[in-house]
Amino acid sequence: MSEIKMIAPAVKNVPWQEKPEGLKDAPVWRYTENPIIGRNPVKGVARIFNSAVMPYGDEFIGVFRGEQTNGIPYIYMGRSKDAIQWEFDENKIPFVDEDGKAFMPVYAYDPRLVKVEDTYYIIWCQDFYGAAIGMAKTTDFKTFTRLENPFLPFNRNAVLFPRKINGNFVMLSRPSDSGHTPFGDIFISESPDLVYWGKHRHVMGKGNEWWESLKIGGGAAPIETSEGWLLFYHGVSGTCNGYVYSIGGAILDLENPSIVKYRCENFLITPQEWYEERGFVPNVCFPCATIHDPESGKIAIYYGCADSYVGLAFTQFEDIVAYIKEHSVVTQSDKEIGKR
Ligand code: BMA
Repeated sequence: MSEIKMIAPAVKNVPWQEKPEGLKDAPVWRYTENPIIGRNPVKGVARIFNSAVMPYGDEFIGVFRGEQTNGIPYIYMGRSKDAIQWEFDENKIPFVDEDGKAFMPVYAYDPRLVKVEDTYYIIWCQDFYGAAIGMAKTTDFKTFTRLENPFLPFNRNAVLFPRKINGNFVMLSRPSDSGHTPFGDIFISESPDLVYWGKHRHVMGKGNEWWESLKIGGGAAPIETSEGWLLFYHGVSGTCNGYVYSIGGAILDLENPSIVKYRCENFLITPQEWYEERGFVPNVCFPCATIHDPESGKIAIYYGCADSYVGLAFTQFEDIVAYIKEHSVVTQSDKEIGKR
């Protein structure tokens, strides 16, 4: 059997805790000190959740969804030496447009942070005559230049791939409505320049299992592996008491990522701890980032908990790939190129 490889820059200090003995068969386990970010984390911000982090030099940097005390979400920068204890800027990220004029979205939430070549991209959800995707770039985390809105409303959960594929930038997104969207499939689009987007393809729809039977959406930026793109995403189920958000895993084809090679029928994490079940919106586990290292195979998953906190969970690269493959069920629409 050939060895499976993760293709990513080395990260020596991935936050980590060994798997507890009692969880032998679980592919993913939670940090025992969760949540890592509590309530009222910075002046004017009631809760931080659904946030994205990544290595930066020998330390870590992140973009955080801060729910202001006035109820309006915005994105705040944070820095950390160990990716567990975070210090946040009190000021919102000061975006400028390409002419250098200040740009302040009406609201901004669920940011992702992805490095492609030498540039860091922040992708989030904002108002553009309804919920849509906002995007900005930075090289120094001091100047943040807002880019063209990639997609028409309504859309959420846009996640950029960490490298170009066949010469183009590639982004997942989840077309939606202007409300709480009781439907939703993951699509993929390409762009040569981050201005014009096209070659839209369907990636995957809701699943057959209860935990992803209503809608799904992209989560952390896909991790490149010799088996394909490892994607942690969210799956949603509707109950008589509201939506339940769980974390799922899939592997997309390397050169043609609209093709789903493997899709795990089991959730990897579903709400069960107090900080996932109890909060501003109960029963939400919402992955937005990973920190991962090809040498040790350590993967730390950052996920929003109950729209109130940030949680951390861990998995081992080879084990999670094996688990997803072992429990894979792919439908015809998963396997298709996704163009009708
Ligand atoms: C979704 C998004 C997420 C949120 C989730 C649960 O529609 O708005 O930010 O975590 O709902 O409230």
